[in-house]
Parts: sequence; structure tokens; C-alpha cells
Amino acid sequence: MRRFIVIAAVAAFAAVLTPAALAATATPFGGATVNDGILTLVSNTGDAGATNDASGATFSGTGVTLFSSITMLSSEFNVTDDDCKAGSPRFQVRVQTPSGEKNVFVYLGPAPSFTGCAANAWLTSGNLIGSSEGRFDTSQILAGTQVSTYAQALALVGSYPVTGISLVVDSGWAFPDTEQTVLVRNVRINASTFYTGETTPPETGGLNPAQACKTLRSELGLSAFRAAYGTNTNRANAYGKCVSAMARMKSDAARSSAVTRIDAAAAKCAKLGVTKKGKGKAKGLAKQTSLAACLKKTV
Ligand SMILES: [Ca+2]
Ligand SMILES: [Ca+2]
Repeated sequence: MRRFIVIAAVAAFAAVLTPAALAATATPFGGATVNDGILTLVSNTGDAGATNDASGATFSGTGVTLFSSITMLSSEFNVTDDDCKAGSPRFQVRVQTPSGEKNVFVYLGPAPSFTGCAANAWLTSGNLIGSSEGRFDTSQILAGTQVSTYAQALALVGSYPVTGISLVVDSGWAFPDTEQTVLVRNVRINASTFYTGETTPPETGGLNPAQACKTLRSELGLSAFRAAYGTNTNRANAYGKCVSAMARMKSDAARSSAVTRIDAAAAKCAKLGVTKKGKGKAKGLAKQTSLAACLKKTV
């Protein structure tokens, strides 16, 4: 019986751990958009719709369990031509208290007023966990504690489970143009990083001459690329010659398939070179010449 209980306990423990093993995700809300891998948070309280009055992103799958388990909480942010003001931007750590879910606000910007952020500049919050500044607002849990250090917040809510962590912008109303825009990148929560600014190159229907030659140069390697296209003594004019040759093709799609064809041919030629080298017949310049001769048939 005791053994069964242990097994059940282990299973239950594993079940609790499973969500932490899931991929970390960020879910934008309100008027938030993602551009080039960077989160744009807008609070526009001056236009007709209410959807963009507040914006943010909610982060999950970070492995955070209790408030005390948060070891890293940081972000880079850019207040564009606006500012930090009226408690925005801020992190919100939602905790389960005995009297329901409450938010711990963690303000970004210079303490103690959290306004006066440099415009149009990327600023970093640094790790807010452990901060001795009064940027933790726990007044939803205990009145009068809106200016708390991390240590004070930890003492108050450290043992409470975290049900959500988000980053919020909602102070458009506090600006003359009733609009606050904050860019956000490299949000770090424990071991997870969100909005790194990395982008996936857009799919294109083909390659322009410069793209085709840069692709070939990188795929073939410089010496094979020069062997294929270079015409002067040291073959240093290869790039120019490649671009001229590619420019004569009728479309980006044609160039794209040429790149694929040349790439495949180069692999075959290189194999040939290796074989000859193995027999001691093509070394140094001889090898380069044979590679050039082989590639010239293709380009
Ligand atoms: Ca609005
Ligand atoms: Ca504005």
C-alpha cells in the first residue's frame, strides 16, 4: 500500500512538472503586434476602439511555479517618443492567494517615480529579481505596500503559486496625445527568452543577381567560387563576373534554379578533386585548375 502511495505521488509530481517541460510561449494581447521579432505595445486611449487601450504579452511555459521560483525577470524596452509613466510599462506577476488571484506589479524605468525613460533608446531593466528598489507593488495583496523591494515582496507572496506573467503597457491616457508606444525585446523569465528580434527570411520566388552570387559564394566556399567565375590571375574578379553572368538570365526563378544546379555540380567536381588528390594527381594550383575546369562546364 505504501509503495502504491509512493508511485502515485511520483506520478502526481511528474504531472505537475509536465507543463514546465512544454515550450515557452508568448501570447500578445490588446493592441500588441510583433514586427521583425520585436513586440510593439500600444496604449491608444484617444481613438474609437477599446481593444488597443492596453497591450501586452502573456508568457507561459517558463517553468515558474511559486513566486519564489522566479530567478530572472528582465526586459529590454524602448519608449519611442513617449516615456515610462503612470506604472506603464510593467511586468505583472499574477499569484494565487488565499483570497483569490492578485497581481504583483513590477515597474520598469527609473525608481522611485518610474518616469523619465530616455526616448528612442533601448533601455534594459536588468534582472529585477533581487532589486532593492521599491519597484514591486504588492498593494493588491496588502494595502499600503505599493513601494516594496524584492525582499519585501518575497516575504509577502513568495509561497504563492504564479498563475501568469505578463508585460503590460496601458498609460496612453497619461500622455498629451493619449497614446503610448513601447517596443519590447529580449524578455527573460528564468531560462526562457522571448522576442529576440530574430526574423525568418521571407520566402521569395527567386534570387536577384547579387543574391544568387552571394548564395553561391557562401555555399561553394570562396576558393571554389573564384575557380568557377574568376577570370583574372588571382580570380579575385569572381563576384563581378558572377553578377554579370546572373544578370543575363531571364528571371529570379531562373537564377534560383541555376544556383541549385551549380551547387550540385560543385559537389560533384569537389568529389572529383578529392579523388584525384587522393591519387596525388591534383594538388595546389593543379587542383584549383581542375576544379575550375570542372565548374566552368556548368557555369
Ligand atoms: Ca483605443
Ligand atoms: Ca504618444
